[in-house]
Amino acid sequence: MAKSALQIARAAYQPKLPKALKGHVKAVAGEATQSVADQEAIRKLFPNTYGMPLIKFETSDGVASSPVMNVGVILSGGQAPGGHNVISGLFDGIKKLNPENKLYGFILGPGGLVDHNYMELTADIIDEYRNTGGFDIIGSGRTKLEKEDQFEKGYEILKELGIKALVIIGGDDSNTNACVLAEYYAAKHYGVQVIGCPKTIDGDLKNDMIETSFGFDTACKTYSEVIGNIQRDCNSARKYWHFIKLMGRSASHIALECALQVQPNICIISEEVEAKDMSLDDIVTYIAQVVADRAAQGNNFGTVLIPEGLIEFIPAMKRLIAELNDFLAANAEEFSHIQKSHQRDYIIDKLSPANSAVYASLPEGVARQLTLDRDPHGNVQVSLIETEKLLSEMVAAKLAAWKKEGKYVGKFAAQHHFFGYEGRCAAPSNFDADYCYSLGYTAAALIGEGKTGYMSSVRNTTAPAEEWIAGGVPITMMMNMERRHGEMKPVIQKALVKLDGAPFKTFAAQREQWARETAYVYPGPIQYFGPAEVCDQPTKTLQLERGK
Ligand code: FBP
Repeated sequence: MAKSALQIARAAYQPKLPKALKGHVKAVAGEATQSVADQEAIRKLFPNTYGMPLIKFETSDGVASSPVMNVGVILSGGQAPGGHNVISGLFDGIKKLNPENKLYGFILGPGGLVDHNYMELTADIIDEYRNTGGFDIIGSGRTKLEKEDQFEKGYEILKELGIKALVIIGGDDSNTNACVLAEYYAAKHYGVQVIGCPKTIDGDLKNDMIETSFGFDTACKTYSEVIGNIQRDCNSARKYWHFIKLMGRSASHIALECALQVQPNICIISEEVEAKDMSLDDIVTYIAQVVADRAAQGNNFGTVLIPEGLIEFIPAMKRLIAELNDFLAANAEEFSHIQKSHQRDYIIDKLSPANSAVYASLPEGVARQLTLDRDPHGNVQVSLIETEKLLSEMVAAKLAAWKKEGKYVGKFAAQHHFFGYEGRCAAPSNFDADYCYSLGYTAAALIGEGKTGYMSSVRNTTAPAEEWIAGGVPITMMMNMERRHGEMKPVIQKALVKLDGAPFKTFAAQREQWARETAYVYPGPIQYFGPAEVCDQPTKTLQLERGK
């Protein structure tokens, strides 16, 4: 396989590990834990894995011998930079436990476990993928592991391969499923441990014990590099407004982090839109006003960052989507027979009056996108909705009206961008390379200690890697009950942007200035070699959250 010079140099990079993981480790158990809410309901659903203590690893003098055991690994959901390092850390960790241990990868996500599609990950294969981006070593998928027959099918192959522990690398939904699987195998006394690892570029799988999900760092730095480049172009030509949509299904962490890195003229934060009960028109008016104010100073250019999930946070749109979800689920067959050209009128006719009016007010393309297929978890595929175009079209219309009223003098020309896939498989930054390797290594240590239903946790991540704290957090600790598909289910609580948190407050304190002035910052590309202040900085979000 041909390789770039950077790939070759990067292959030799040795990820940094927390001091405690370097030699022999011992697990120190902390206090018993509780779920974040709905304690009684969660305890009942997870009698074998509820209330377990937090685990912290410390160095130990003793050399514990560990019996031979095979381990399985699954990559679940959207790609995130660093997944290969979780696997290489896990590989090195289980080989340290016992060199005879073998690692098996299930192909294309959780479906590989159910369909018995797997491969052994040997040292040669692992070495090819160290410090690389992507999930291509075994592929990923979005099959939901939730039914008993899937667990049983999975157990068949685990038993056949002598796999005593399974590591599921995924987001909140996949780790919820990991916990359900851990509980099921524990209840059945199958002797299979299940460990989760926190992955998602979206950054919404985090809490007191999980400081960040992996991939967020690299993805945000990649997007910020390109947004910075656009801002320099924008500031050079001075003729375009750039509407930039950023991935992140629900939470606006990515948009907020990029805003903190590049200082755009405008960044919309979905959580604020919801909290202030803003309508689509409120958002459009806000953007148009900034455009008009800048135009009054002769600046007919600027940048607008838009989080991918915005549409679902506008209360009126949220109500519309909720009714559409139920309606389309109940009438899928009938809807599929309606001619494309009649679908819009059909929906307008079927919805309740308020939602019908909102739907009818949407541009044709957006209305169509809202009726497209849902993902396997029942989510609207927000990445397919062109919010950046929707907003710029509506801003253009508002400015045209203001021009007639004499409230706006200027030129408005828009460019549109969507950044998502550009960052999900980027070569992991040093932070993600180190963090992921440590997460994988920690997962191996949890396996060595016989733990199940834990998520691998590496904390104190704004300090140098040497001082990071490795351990495990019971997944049940992160759970609450939420309504999913009309039923109350135990799920890991999603972390949205906190409006009273330091990252948002820092942004909010400066955004008026950024709107008026051209205060762009150009972060440049991720650096892998060089001084630590250039190469090893964590995200601004993490630093602000940790009080740095
Ligand atoms: P995960 O939650 O599985 O990590 O996926 C994150 C994500 O990148 C979202 O930001 C985005 O909305 C979604 O995946 C897109 O997924 P797909 O490429 O499968 O349509």
